[in-house]
Amino acid sequence: MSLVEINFDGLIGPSHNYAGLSLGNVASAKNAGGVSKPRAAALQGLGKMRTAMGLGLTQGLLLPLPRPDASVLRTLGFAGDDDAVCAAAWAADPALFAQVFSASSMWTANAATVSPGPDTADGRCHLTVANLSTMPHRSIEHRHTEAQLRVAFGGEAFAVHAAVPAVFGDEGAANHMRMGSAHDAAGIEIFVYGEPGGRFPARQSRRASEAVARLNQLDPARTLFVQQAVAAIEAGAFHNDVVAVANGHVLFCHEQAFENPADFYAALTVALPGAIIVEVPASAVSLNDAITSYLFNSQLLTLPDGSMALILPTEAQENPRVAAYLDGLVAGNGPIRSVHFVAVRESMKNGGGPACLRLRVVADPATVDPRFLMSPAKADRLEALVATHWPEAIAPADLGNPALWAQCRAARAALLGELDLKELV
Ligand code: SUG
Repeated sequence: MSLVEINFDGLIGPSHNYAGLSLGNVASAKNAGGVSKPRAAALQGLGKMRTAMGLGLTQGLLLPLPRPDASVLRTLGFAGDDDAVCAAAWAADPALFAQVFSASSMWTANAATVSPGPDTADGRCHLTVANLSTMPHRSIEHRHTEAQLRVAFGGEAFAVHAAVPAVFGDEGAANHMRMGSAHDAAGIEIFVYGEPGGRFPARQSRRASEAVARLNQLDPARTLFVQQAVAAIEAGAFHNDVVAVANGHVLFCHEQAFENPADFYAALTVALPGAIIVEVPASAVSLNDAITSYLFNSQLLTLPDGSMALILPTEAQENPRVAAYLDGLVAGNGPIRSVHFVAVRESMKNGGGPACLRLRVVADPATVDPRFLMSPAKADRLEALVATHWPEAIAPADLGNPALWAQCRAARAALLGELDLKELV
């Protein structure tokens, strides 16, 4: 049994659009009302998967959820067949309709919190689905996400838990970091929660984090609960993964990511004596530069040769202060040895960078349903499918067009057929 880190990227769905649904997410607000390009978006996401595979890493994928989700509209009192329900909702409340049309499940860092087998009491890899209850459009994801994770991770090696009750907001792996000497050794799990009361919602509640730690059967001695900086949330870091990322024994974070950084770093160093903290000072990269460039929403990865690399969005390269910082980082003697830039601009415009688009699972790939594992040949097939079925562009007024709903349904049906996953209706 060989445990490796598998990154499961969300394939960007055919309904990808800019509806400005996420209060506190500056990119989502800024691009609200713009014209999206779902086909280009999905191809960009597949391009990122190819970059990771090209680096010798194991790549997985998760599928877009059914959109528009007429079943949610029925629970809100709309009646009739799917088209009738959608038409009535669009006429009555276009903002509500946009919520059931969102392709937000692409950001699979919010699908679940994953605790690999070496960390858990029963030795299984535990996944607790995230309720995403703070944002209405995201709160409707967990039922279908759970169904999908139960297929992908249905084997004995895994335990999938339903989301914790919605009253305690949980955003999954975006507010969770795992560190350790190696992927397949017992690790330290760090849950980063927010305190309410600020200008923007604190999406991750401490109680949810504590519940997930219990469900995932973690050892309290190797589990830390850390408060996200109030200033970071105020500046637009709606998830911790916008200002921090960890891998192995390395934590890469902004100076203003955590409310009490000295306490956290001290506890981390006790729990993991070999920890290296690469803290970026605000004097080099301001919180605003970090949030607009998504420097930290990168994938920090251990390559097959044992070195660490960052996969970053091209926006990080375009910001001169961030680019200068990265030049110094790889020229120095630190643990991060190389940087790779990927163009995921369509997702970035909704606040979703490379790290948002992936869910990390440490597992033996042989224990995962192979239909969710990627290969270059499968990427070829999916690119062809996307080119045929994904809409080229969606403007806000298009959301009410029944032809677009039909195209989105047909695109997903074609995808389920291509991957032989018809059980995921
Ligand atoms: O939840 N954006 C997502 C972005 C999620 C990023 N994920 C991580 N940081 N892990 C969100 O705010 C915007 C959709 C819109 O406005 O149309 C949106 O849902």
